[in-house]
Amino acid sequence: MRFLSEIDSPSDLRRLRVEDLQEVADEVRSFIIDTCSRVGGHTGASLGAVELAVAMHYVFDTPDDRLVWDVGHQAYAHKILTGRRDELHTIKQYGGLSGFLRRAESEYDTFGAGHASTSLSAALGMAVARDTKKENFHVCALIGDSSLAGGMAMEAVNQAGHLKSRLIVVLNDNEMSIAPAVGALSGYLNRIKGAQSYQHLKGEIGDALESVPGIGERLRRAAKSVKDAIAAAVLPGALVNELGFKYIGYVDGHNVPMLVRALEEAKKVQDGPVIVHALTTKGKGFPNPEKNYYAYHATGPFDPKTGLPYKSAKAAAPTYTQVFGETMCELMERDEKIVALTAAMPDGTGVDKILERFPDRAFDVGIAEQHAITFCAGMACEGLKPVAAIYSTFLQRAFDQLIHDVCLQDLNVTFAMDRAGIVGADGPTHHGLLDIAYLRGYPNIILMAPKDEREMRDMLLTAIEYPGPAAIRYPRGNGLGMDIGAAPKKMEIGKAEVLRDGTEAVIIAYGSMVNPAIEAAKSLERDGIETTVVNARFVKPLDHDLILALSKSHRLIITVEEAYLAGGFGSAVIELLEENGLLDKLKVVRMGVPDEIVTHGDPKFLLARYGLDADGISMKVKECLESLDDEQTVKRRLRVVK
Ligand SMILES: Cc1ncc(C[n+]2csc(CCOP(=O)(O)OP(=O)(O)O)c2C)c(N)n1
Repeated sequence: MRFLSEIDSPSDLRRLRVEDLQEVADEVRSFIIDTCSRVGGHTGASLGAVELAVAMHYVFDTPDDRLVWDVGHQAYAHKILTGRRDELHTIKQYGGLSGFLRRAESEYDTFGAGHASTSLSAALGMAVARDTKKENFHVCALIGDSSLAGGMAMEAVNQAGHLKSRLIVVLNDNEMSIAPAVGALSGYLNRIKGAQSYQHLKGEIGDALESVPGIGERLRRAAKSVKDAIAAAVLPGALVNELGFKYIGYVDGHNVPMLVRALEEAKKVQDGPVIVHALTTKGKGFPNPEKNYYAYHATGPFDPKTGLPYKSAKAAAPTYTQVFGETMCELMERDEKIVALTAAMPDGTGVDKILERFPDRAFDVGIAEQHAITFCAGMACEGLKPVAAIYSTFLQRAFDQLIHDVCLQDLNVTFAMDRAGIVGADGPTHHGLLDIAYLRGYPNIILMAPKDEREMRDMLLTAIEYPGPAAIRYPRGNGLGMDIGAAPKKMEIGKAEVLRDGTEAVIIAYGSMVNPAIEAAKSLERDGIETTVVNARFVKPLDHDLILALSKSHRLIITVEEAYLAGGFGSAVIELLEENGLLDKLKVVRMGVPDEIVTHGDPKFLLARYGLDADGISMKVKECLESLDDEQTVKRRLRVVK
C-alpha cells in the first residue's frame, strides 16, 4: 500500500496530489475486500462509496466541515481514512468498531446512524445552527437513492429548498436498495441520467436559434427562453431546481478527480442547497459480482478470489424468516384477501418468495415504514387482510401510523415483526427490544410471540384471522428445527401453555425465552428444584386466569423476555398481580434487558450477559429461592424473638 499505510487522518490525504487519489481509492477498496473477506460486513454497500469517501475527505476540511452519512453502512472507507484503518477487522464484533456511525466512536462521525433517511434532516439542522451561530463551515450529507425516497428525507428536501441554507447533498445513486430500488423516484433518477442526451438536444436547439444571421437582442432573449422552456419540459432535473436545489451532475462516482471537481463546484454555491448526483455501482470491485448476490449490500466472510461465501458446516434448521415466507404463501393460496408487504427488505423478511409467487398481492414500498402501515390500513378498510413484515426496530418509525391509523380504527392489519430481540452484530440501532413496550399501551391490538417456528405458523394464521390489529414478534436466525408439515391451526387468543409442572417457582417465558426456560428447568430438576414453566404466548391479552392461579400456588414468579424490561412482558404480569392485590403475597422477579444501550456483538454472548439463557435463568431461580429462604428464616426468627 503505497499511500494508505501513511494515511492516519484526512489531513494526510489532503497532502496528496489529486492525481494520486484514484490510487488511494484502489488501495482502500483492496483493504475493504481483504478485511471483509475475513470478518464480513456491509461489503457491497461500502465498496460502492470508496471514491466518494476519498473525494469528500479531500475536498472538505473534515472534521471542521461536517460529513453526515445516511445509514452509515456504506462508510467503511470513511472509517479507514479517519484513523480507524487498523481496527476495521474488529467491525461489528463485541468491543470493536460499530458497523454504522457513532458519535462516540470518532469526531468524524458527526451524526450517529443505522436507520435510513435521517442524514438530510440532521445536516440541515447543522447548517442552520452554523448560520445561527455565524460560523462558516460546510455541511455535506451523503444519501443513497433509496434512502432519499424515505419520507423523512423528502420532508428535509422540502424544508431545505425553502430555507435556502447552504447545504451540499451527495446522492450516491447505485439504483439499488438492499434489493433493486423501487418506486417512482427511482424512475425519476433514471430519467435524469437519460437527460444527458436532452442536454445535447438543448444545446443544439439553442445553437441553431442563435446562429440565425442578424439575430437581434429580442430574438436572442426569445431564443434563450425557448431553450429553457424546452429544457424544462424534457429535462427531469428541472424538478430538483423547482424544489430549490441546484443540481450538479451526473458524475461518475468512481472517478475521484471528477468527484473532486464536482464537490469543489458545490462548495461555491452560497445561496441554498445543492445536490451532487454521483452514479456508483454497489459492490464495485467485488470478485465476480455478477455471479454473486453477496456483492450487493452485506456479506459474511467470503473467499476473496471467488467472492463466494464460505460454506457453513452443517445445514441448520430453517430461519423464522423462511418459515414466515413459506407459511404466508400457503395461507395466501387459500385466502385471496391476504396481501403481504415489505419496506425495502424483501429477502430479509421472506417477502421475496411471496413477491415471486403472488406479484399482484405483495408489495415492496421501499424505505417507507410509515407509509407502509397506513397503506395497509387503507387496504384493511376495503376488506383485505394485509400482513406487514417489518423488522421490530424499523417498525419504530411507524409508531403513530400504527396507533392512529390502525389500532384506533381497530383495523385488521397483521404486523410480522422479524428480528425481535437482540440481533447481534448490527448493534444498538438494530436490536428489536422495544416492540412490546411500544405496542402494549394502546387498546385493540393483540400481541404474541411463538416459542418455535411451528407455533409461529399457528400465530400467523391466528393474527390474520383476528378481525383487529395483531402483532407477532420472532427472533433473527434459525428456528428450533421443528416439524412444520402440519397445516397452521388457529390458536385461542390470550391462552398460555403450561409446559412443566413444579412446586418451587414458576418461570413464565415469552417467545424466544421459552426454550432456554425449559432447559433451565431441566437443569434445576437435576439439582432437586421443581419449577413450573409457562409459555406465555400472548402478552396482550395476558392469560389472567392461569397467572392468577399460579400466583396463588407458588411463592416465586420469574418472567423472562428478550426485550427491555421497562413496559415489557414482566411489567404486564406485575400490573396484573397488582390489580388483583397479590403483589405482597409472592416474590416476582423480571428478567430481560435493563435500562442501558445494548452494544453490538455475538447474540449468544450478549444474551448471556443479561442472564437470558438457560444458565442465567437457572441461576436466577436459585438466587431468588435462597433469598426467599433467608427472608423466611429471618421472619421466623423475628417471630421467636417477639
Ligand atoms: C428505516 C430503515 N429501514 C430499513 C433499513 C434497512 N436498510 C439498510 S440499508 C438499506 C438500503 C439503502 O439503500 P440506499 O439508500 O440506496 O443505499 P445503498 O445501500 O444502495 O448505498 C436498507 C433498506 C434501514 N436501515 N432503515
